[in-house]
Amino acid sequence: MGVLNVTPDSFSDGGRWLSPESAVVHAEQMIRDGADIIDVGGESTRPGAAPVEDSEELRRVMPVIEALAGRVKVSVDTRKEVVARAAVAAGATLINDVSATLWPVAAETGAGWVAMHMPADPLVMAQHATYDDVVSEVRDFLVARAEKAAAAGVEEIWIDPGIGFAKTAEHNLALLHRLDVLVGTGWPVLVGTSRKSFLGRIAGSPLEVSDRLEPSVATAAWAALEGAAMVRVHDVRPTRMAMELAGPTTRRPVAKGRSDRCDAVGGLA
Ligand code: HH2
Repeated sequence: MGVLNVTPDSFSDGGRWLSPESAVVHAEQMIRDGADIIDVGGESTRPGAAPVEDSEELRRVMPVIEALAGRVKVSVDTRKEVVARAAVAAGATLINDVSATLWPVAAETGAGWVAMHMPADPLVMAQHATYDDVVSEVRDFLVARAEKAAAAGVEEIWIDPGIGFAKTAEHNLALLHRLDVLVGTGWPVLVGTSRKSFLGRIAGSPLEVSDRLEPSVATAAWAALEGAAMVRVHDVRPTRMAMELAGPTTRRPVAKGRSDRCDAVGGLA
C-alpha cells in the first residue's frame, strides 16, 4: 500500500503532493514501483494534529481518487463518514479507517475496511499511551471491531495495530515483535511503520524523517515475514525490493481460518 498524503502538514511528506496533478504523478510512480493499492489521505493524524473540516478534506482527496479509481485499487485514509462515502462513490474500494468506527459505511457500500487501533484522538493521543499489556489489548480491540464488521456484512476486513498511535517506542516494538499474536487471529494484518519516529530507537538515537528509510524498509520486511499481509509505506520501490528478497509471499504463515479474506484482495502477490 503506497501512501499518498494530499495534506499540507503530514509528518513526513506534508505539502509535497498538494496539487491533484502532482499527487497523481506520484501515485503513478508508486504503481510503477510495485504498489498494489494507493492510500489517499486528506487529513494528517500525526500526534497533535488538529482535525480538518469535512469540506476541506473532500476538496483535497476527491480529485485524486477520481483520477486514480479504475486504474489501481484505491483506499481512502479517513475518519469521516462523509469522506468515506464520497470516496467509495468515486471508486475507492477500501476504507482505511484509523478511528475503527466506519464499518457500517463499508457494510452499506460494499467497500473493504481497515480497522486500526488508535485509542484517542491525535490531538491528545500522546497522553493515552498506557497499557498493561499492549499486545493483548490491541489484539482484543481489533478482533472485537473486526467481528462487528463481519457481523454487519463487511467482506474484506483488515486489522492494523496502529504503530505510532498513542504508543511509546517500547509499545511499537512490542507489537512488532509479537506480530504473530495479531496474525494468529486469522484476520489479515496491515502494518504501517513507514518513517515513524520510534524507528530512531532501532538506530539508538532520534532520526530525522529523511534518515528513516532503512529502518522503515527493515520493519516492513520484518512485518511481512512475520505474516503481515500488507504494509503501508511511503518508499515503495526499496520496500518492494526487500520484500521480494525476503520472500514474504512464500514464507508467510497461512492465516488460520480466514486466509481467504486475504487472498481475495491479492495479499502481496
Ligand atoms: N499511519 C498513518 C496514517 N494512516 N493508516 C493505517 N491503516 N496504518 C497506519 O499505520 C497509518 C495510517 C500516519 O502516517 P502518515 O499518513 O504518513 O502521516 P500523517 O498522518 O501525518 O498524514
